[in-house]
Amino acid sequence: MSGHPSNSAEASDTIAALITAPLPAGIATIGIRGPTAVSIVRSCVQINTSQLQTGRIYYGRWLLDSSQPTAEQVVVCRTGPAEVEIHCHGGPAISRRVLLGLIHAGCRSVSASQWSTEACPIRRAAESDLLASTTDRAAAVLLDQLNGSLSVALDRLVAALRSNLLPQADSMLTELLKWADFGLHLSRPWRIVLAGPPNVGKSSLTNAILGSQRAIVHEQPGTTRDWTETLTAIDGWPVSITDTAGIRLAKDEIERQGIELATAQLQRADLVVIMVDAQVGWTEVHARLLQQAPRRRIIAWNKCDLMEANYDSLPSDLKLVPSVRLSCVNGIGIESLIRLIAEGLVPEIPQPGVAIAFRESQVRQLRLALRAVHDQSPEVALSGIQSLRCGPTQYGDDQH
Ligand SMILES: Nc1nc2c(ncn2[C@@H]2O[C@H](COP(=O)(O)OP(=O)(O)OP(=O)(O)O)[C@@H](O)[C@H]2O)c(=O)[nH]1
Ligand SMILES: [Mg+2]
Repeated sequence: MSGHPSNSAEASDTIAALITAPLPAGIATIGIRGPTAVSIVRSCVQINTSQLQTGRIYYGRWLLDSSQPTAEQVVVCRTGPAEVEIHCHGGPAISRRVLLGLIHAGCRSVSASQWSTEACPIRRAAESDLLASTTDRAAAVLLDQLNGSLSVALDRLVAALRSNLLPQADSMLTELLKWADFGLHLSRPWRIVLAGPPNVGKSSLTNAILGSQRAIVHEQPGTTRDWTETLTAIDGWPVSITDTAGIRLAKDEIERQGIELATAQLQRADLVVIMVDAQVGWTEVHARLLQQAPRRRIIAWNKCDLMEANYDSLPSDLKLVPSVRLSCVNGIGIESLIRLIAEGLVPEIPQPGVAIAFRESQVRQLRLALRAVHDQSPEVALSGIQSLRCGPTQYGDDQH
């Protein structure tokens, strides 16, 4: 491209960022802001008008590069005196070309969160997590935080700490931390791992939950060598389902590596479904698996179409672990299992408007503050909580 206002001192003050959800998507929006935003866009997009008016929408042709006869159709909107949006097709290749073209023309590339002019750290984080959120239900909770639920709760907490009302501060922090695990999984899916000996039906269950033939199913034990992870939703919450290699004494090196990977997956899981073949019952392998499994576990007795589950083979201390009878062949028990998974991950659903910390940094500060309150150090708790906040809201406690 020629005639771009690149390398000028002003140009590096002009930033460009992809400001829509991760690609691919239907449409990608690239924002350009800064002193040379309008002239850069004018140099990159052919538009049949002499000036870009604020608030107007223009159709244009993005000149990918001078050697290319084809040009991408784009929509250009000037959203402010020094701000323009370019809307193009949401394929990764085309939006990358547009961004690279803008950088070549003198823009500095920034991330979506650096693009945000939002000064409040909670609102900025909620905006960015909303972009990444994959389910309506998770998005609704994040939207509540964007609209102030967490900020208001922190304002009240600050007021309590300033007034040295430590029992109140303690119960407010305890209530906030009750939702920490839930909040951290609004934009990061819960990880569900299906584990068990070979041939129990892990891949069959993966496919039954996903409703598609994602994993290879075969009567030959040791079919799954690697692991597969698939993103889906259960009860409206984002989850990933990981199918693993069957755990046993490996017959070859590849299988041994598969078993190692399966064991590593267990350690990263939020919930493990330990699968038992109803024809075989509970074995030593299951006991070993259980030792590595996280706190949330479900025992699934599969192939109940062939034989009734023999609960007697289960050690007595495991009789209270949630369990379910399944048949991946005729679908029996799949709905019950999905319900158990949902209850295991989200035993209580917050009411609309409840304050939820949704970032590691927020949860960390809340935990530190609770410890400080227990140590009778409200000023330590206060400084940690202040670092999370947006500044004064309607409670106006900054005046205190
Ligand atoms: N009758 C019956 N057969 C099943 C059921 N679930 C799975 N199978 C069969 O059991 C065999 C093994 O199923 P997979 O889903 O491949 O088992 P897996 O646990 O993934 O096996 P590996 O990958 O080898 O560890 C296949 O022939 C399936 O059709 C079930 O509920 N009932
Ligand atoms: Mg398998």
